[in-house]
Amino acid sequence: MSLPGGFIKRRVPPERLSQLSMAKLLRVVVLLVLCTTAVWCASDYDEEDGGDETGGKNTETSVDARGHRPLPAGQKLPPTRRPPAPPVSGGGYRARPTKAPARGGKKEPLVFPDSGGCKHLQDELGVLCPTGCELRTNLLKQSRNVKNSVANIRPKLESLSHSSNSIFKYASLLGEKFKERQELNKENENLINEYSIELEEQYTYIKENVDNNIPSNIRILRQVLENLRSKIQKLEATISSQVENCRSPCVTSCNIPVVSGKECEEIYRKGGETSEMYLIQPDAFFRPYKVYCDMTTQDGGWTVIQNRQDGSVNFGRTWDSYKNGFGNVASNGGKGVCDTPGEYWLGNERISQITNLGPTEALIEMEDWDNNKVSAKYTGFTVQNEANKYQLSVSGYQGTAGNALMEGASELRGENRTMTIHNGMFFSTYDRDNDGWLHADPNKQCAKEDGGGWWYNRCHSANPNGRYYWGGYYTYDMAKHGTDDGVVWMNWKKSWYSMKKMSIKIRPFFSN
Ligand SMILES: [Ca+2]
Repeated sequence: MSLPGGFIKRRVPPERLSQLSMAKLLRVVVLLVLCTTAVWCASDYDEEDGGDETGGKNTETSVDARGHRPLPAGQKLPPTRRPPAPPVSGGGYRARPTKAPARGGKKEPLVFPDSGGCKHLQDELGVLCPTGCELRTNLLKQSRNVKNSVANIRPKLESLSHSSNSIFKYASLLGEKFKERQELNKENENLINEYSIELEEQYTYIKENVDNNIPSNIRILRQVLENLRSKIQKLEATISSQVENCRSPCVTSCNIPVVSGKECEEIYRKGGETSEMYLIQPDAFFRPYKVYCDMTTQDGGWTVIQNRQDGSVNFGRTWDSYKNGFGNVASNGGKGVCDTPGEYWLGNERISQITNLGPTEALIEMEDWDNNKVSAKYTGFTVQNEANKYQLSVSGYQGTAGNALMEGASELRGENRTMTIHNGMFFSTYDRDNDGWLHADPNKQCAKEDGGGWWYNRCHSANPNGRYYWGGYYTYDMAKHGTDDGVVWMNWKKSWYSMKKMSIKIRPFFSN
């Protein structure tokens, strides 16, 4: 670099010349240095950067063809401030595009970079930069170091980036896992919520039951239990009393009066005027037997042939049982005598025998569960022998119960009524069908369906030997065969009422 010769040939005073020449010289040197540096730096940095598209374009087409604005004479482009190069290749900073100088604008004070250079003695002369060659050498040295450092750093960086990649992958994996866990947790939470709601409902239901229903149920059960207990106690008392009642006839704890006769009327005539158990002997060829004599009702002298009062004896019996009689004739009432009648059937043989001694009358008495009493009296009452199937003949009705035996059920009409008349009928038991009901089915028998032995027609208006129903009223459902099988007298209480008491007594008929 050499100074232009024109500057030296001009004539000026020597001091002034020295001052001016020094200043001009310095200015030129500075400008030259700056320009060289700028050009070199630009090319150098471009090389280092690997090319800058915008920067390159700016240098070639920095001016719009339409608006060409040349710089004023003598004005130089201000030096470009460049940031230091990025430490690693690839990417990096973009160079700031050169600013077009403002037209006719105020001359801006020059600003010189102060890095990498030494300052001039006078500030307005700017920075004294190192020469391009020195700079290049320095930079080459530096670049070697930098390249080494970069070479050193690069594998580390690569491993770092590799590890960071794996860390990133790991982190994203962890994130996904975390998300999955969160979703799972959410699902679990929902499930737990559902379960807890259900559990709460169940708990409330159970608690309500425990608090309300169970105590009331227990109360009800307790009441039922108490009722059952009292019923059992009553039953036990009944059983024990029955056992007592059964024992007394067996041991014969009561004295049988010495007075005896063919039947109760004769005993009464002989002085036996108390109602109790006596021995009678209607026929001298037959052994005497025990019977209960009613010596008070309608002048007394009644031989009781049938008695119902508590259901203690089963009346659903065989032909032979009805033939010979069954049940308990009487029991000790506490006075040492058998003054309390039991439930019994005297027996068709005995009944037939007595009624065939002479004209006989019969008194049928009954009582409902409200202690109302009615009776039916037949002045003529005869039962044939076994050969004639103990056929019944009744006549001369008097009374309040209704003439069931002769007229049938008063609530029925025509044939239906006549088939309930008992007068003239043979005796039937469930094992001996002599009734007026002709049926091919052997199970269709009155004695089977209506519960006792009786002079059944087809089948009855009266059923004194029927089933004993406690309390009176009974229903179709309660009956064994759905028939009115109670202790029935239809002409008084119709079919579905069973008497509390029923008795049949006979005595010789007095025509006066
Ligand atoms: Ca029949």
